[in-house]
Amino acid sequence: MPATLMHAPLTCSLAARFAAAEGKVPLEIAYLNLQTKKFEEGGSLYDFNPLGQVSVLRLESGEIITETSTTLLWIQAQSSEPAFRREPNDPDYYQLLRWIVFCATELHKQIFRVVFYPEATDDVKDRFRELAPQRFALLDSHLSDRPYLLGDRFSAADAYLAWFFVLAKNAGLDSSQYRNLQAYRSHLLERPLIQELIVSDRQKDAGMTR
Ligand SMILES: N[C@@H](CCC(=O)N[C@@H](CS)C(=O)NCC(=O)O)C(=O)O
Repeated sequence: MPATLMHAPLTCSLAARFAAAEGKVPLEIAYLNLQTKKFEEGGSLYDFNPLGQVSVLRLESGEIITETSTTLLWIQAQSSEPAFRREPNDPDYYQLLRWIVFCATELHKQIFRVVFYPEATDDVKDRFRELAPQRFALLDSHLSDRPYLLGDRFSAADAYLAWFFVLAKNAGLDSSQYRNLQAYRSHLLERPLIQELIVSDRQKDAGMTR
């Protein structure tokens, strides 16, 4: 039995699905509605994460892993694809950590956390959107001489950033003036496995009752 990813369509657990698809790591998917916290098959997300948040993985052993960053690291460590996996003794591993943490803290929590949450006023959301250009410029410069965050090969960090771009437009964020970043974004979102999962998640999301 593979590990189970607790997944709400189009949320950050989609990054874990991107990583698993690209790294050819089999996962069971337990779909849930993030508004109600209920799984399609019954039961509540709160039973696995008292914060009621994805991403959550249940390993074969029954052990629970929360946090999208940890989930991505676990998935990449299970991959037997040499092009995808980074070993902890590889200097690249720290670049992997660096960019996963960047996505988690500088993009996901710093910007999406506010822009997508109903308690924030429009003014506050705009203030947080203003953080984006500096972060986009940093990524644009980093991607000026490499196709992926870690160099020549797609990694779990790219999976996280790909998810950010799936929702960036809905968040009112426009990165089109950053040429390297824009090319990277298009290339990521056109990867067949990623595209397939986006389409399937959009359908699933549309079909979920709220
Ligand atoms: N610390 C968690 C937070 C993830 C997070 O913010 N997840 C969002 C979906 S993208 C969520 O579950 N939101 C529901 C809620 O906060 O009630 C992580 O890094 O994975």
